[in-house]
Amino acid sequence: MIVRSIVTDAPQGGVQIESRDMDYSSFPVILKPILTGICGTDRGIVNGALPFAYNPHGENRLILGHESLSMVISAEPNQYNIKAGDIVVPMVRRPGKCLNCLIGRSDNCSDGQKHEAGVTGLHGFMRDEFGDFPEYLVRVPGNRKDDIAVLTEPVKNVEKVFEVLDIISRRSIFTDSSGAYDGKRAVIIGTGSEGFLFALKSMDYGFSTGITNRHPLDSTKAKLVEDTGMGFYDYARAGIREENGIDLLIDTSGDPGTVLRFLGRMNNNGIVVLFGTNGKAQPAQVDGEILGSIVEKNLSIVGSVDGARIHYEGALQDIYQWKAHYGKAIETMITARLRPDDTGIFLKKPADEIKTVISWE
Ligand code: DN4
Ligand code: BGC
Ligand code: ZN
Repeated sequence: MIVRSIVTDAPQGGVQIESRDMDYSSFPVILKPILTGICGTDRGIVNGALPFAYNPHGENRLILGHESLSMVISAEPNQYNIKAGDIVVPMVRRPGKCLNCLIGRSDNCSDGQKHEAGVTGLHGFMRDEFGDFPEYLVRVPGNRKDDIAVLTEPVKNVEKVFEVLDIISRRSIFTDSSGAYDGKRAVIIGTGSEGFLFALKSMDYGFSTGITNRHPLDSTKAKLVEDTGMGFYDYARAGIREENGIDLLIDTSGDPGTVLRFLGRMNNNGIVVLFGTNGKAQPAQVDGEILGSIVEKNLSIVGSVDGARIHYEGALQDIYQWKAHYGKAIETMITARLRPDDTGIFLKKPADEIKTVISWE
């Protein structure tokens, strides 16, 4: 069938709408996207800044889109009970053959043989229809069709980072005497959608939480900061504020110089999670004093990518918990709803953007 799709040529980049003849006969489930989200990864691919992105084998185009809320149009009978009419979030990663992939943890793929829809070697979800397998579809409880459910995919990355935190923080006593994180300070670098989502989860944990950037916030983001009670400061103007030090630093900027500046404020036993990626970022130098402080302070510096089914399920719980807790403020995270042919959005990010979505209905 002929489907309209949004394509790039990875890793060089570019973006255009293309009508393609797709054969879905080998897929047991046929789906239609309701919404697809745009994130820093999509813009990185389109701008040619993510060297790890690549087209499917033997093809010269990659269909973009890894964040999707979709409806099942038809499904062959399956043990996962996925059926026509279900509202689902398709998973991004598809396993290779390593042991982590075989146990359902392709997010920890050990040999790089996995694929990622819309990113590495597999077509994504930005098209009128796509085919898939039931084991990669995560059902939205109650088949709710709320726009905010499209945040499930980016929140699953957050869920995984907090799983990593739970594991790493066991190397020392990281909580207070009652097992809580109260009194601990978390800083999130970057104020894109992932930055805000990390901050919400960090507040759930009980960290005193601030997000930061090198410029002030637009009014939509400033209102979300106010409505949720997270902190924000512009470090270019205010300097790095954490006089009492940082216990958890999560970077979503991918900027080495900025990470190193904040690294200097870490407390003993602090944990630094690197999450942002930018192959075109300016280099920064690591000297012996910095290395020494990582050693002397017992810091853990860890990268985290993607997430598994358990994180998608946790993400859905987070999203509906946040909706119950913060009300309409969570809905303001969807800052624009565009049509598929508005491809200019991949090239220029609006200042007030938290999450731009494309509507396929
Ligand atoms: P985004 O919306 O581009 O957010 C990046 C944020 O970092 C923006 O607010 C940037 O500011 C900010 N930033 C850039 N440079 C600096 C700097 N020097 N100091 C402070 N802030 C800075 O992207 P996103 O939120 O969708 O994703 C965040 C990053 O994570 C991207 O690099 C993605 O490639 C990466 N990512 C990784 C995974 C994974 O590991 C998943 C999803 C995304 P401004 O543009 O507002 O000025 O699984
Ligand atoms: C996706 C991850 C994926 C990563 C690749 C992100 O935007 O959320 O699932 O593994 O891109 O860097
Ligand atoms: Zn994304």
